[in-house]
This record gives sequence, structure tokens and C-alpha cells, in this order.
Amino acid sequence: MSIVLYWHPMSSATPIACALAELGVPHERVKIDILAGEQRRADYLALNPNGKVPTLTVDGAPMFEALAIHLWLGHRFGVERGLWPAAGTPEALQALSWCAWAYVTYGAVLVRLQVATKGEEALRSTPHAEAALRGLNDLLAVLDARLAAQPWMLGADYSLVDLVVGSVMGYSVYLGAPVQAHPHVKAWLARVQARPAMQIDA
Ligand SMILES: N[C@@H](CCC(=O)N[C@@H](CS)C(=O)NCC(=O)O)C(=O)O
Repeated sequence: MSIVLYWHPMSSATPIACALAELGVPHERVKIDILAGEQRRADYLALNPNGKVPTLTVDGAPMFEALAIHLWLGHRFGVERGLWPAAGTPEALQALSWCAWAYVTYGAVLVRLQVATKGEEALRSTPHAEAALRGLNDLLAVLDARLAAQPWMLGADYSLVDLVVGSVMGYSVYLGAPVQAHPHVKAWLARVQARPAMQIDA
């Protein structure tokens, strides 16, 4: 199987590069310089009509959206490596739920914070930022309760779900989310970020 990751450093493609490293999946990396506009080249748009990174090709067939790529990697490689729960188990249901929760539910509130604090000047707003911070805090409390009861997202063992949720949490720290106020999330995130696969140059 030939796998190619189209990426840019320190972008939405970075967690995918980390997941490939964690899984030990052989692949080629092709840099798309999004600062130079390479994501809008016709040959790249043919792979990803959104003109964004990441894109992953599998034997030449493209897929986009980081969440979709993570889930595919989990199913295709994670199960056999003990990093993703087998289909049909209760843990498999939780894996899908928490990955979607991080990228979609938490991600949506994170975008509100980003727009209110770092977006274009006319859209910046202290009340909107404060509302987004309250929303993130509520969601972090949900995550904190789970991690108070077990060391990793799915229970006793590390899995790719920790990498997926941890990547979103790590980015949210950078945007000012109140992660530090949630001790179990904070301690878990430090353990996730200490994994060798998270240290790669990506
Ligand atoms: N929802 C998309 C987001 C991808 C995304 O926003 N990528 C950014 C880099 S972090 C990008 O390629 N930006 C280039 C552009 O917007 O022109 C995903 O998860 O793949």
C-alpha cells in the first residue's frame, strides 16, 4: 500500500504526521507550502477541492479532513497494532464519539474563541470571547471527569484517541482555552505530548 501525506509544518496536518509516526506506517510526505499558495494549484485541488492540508492518498486515491483521516488510520492500522479498539466493542463506540467530540463539538467553540480574539479586527469581541471561554470550560469539565476516572481516553491503555483528542486540546491551549484549570486534563495532556511520536519534526 502506498500512502502519501500532503502537509505543511505546524498545521492541521501535524496531528496526522504524528499519528502515522505513532502507528509506524510507512509513507511519503509531500510539503504543500500554504504560505506560498501551493494549496490552490490545480493538481492539488484535484486531490482536495478545499485547498487545505492535510490530504492523504492511499494508492493514489485521495481523502481529506483530518478527523476522517484519523478515523481511517485507526481502523486500518490501529486495531492490528493495539492502538484502536476492535469493531463491535463498546470501546469502538467511545472512540468515535470522543474523536468527533474533540474535532466537531469542542472545535466549533474553539473557532468562536479564535474569531473573537485573533480573527479580523471587526469581528473581535470581548463578550463573544468570554462566552466561548465559558463554553470551552464546560466541555473541559466533561473531559476532566472522564480522565479523573481513568488514565487514558479509552481506559487503562493509551490509544490513538488520546492523540486525536490531545492534538485538539494542545492547539486550544495555544488559543487560550482554560485547560490548566482542569487538573486531570492538564496531567493527561502532558503525558500525551511526551510520546515520542509527538516530538517528530512536523
Ligand atoms: N477541517 C480541515 C481544516 C484544514 C485547514 O484549515 N488547513 C489549513 C492549515 S491549518 C490550510 O490548509 N489552510 C490553507 C488555506 O486556507 O489556504 C481539516 O481538518 O482538514
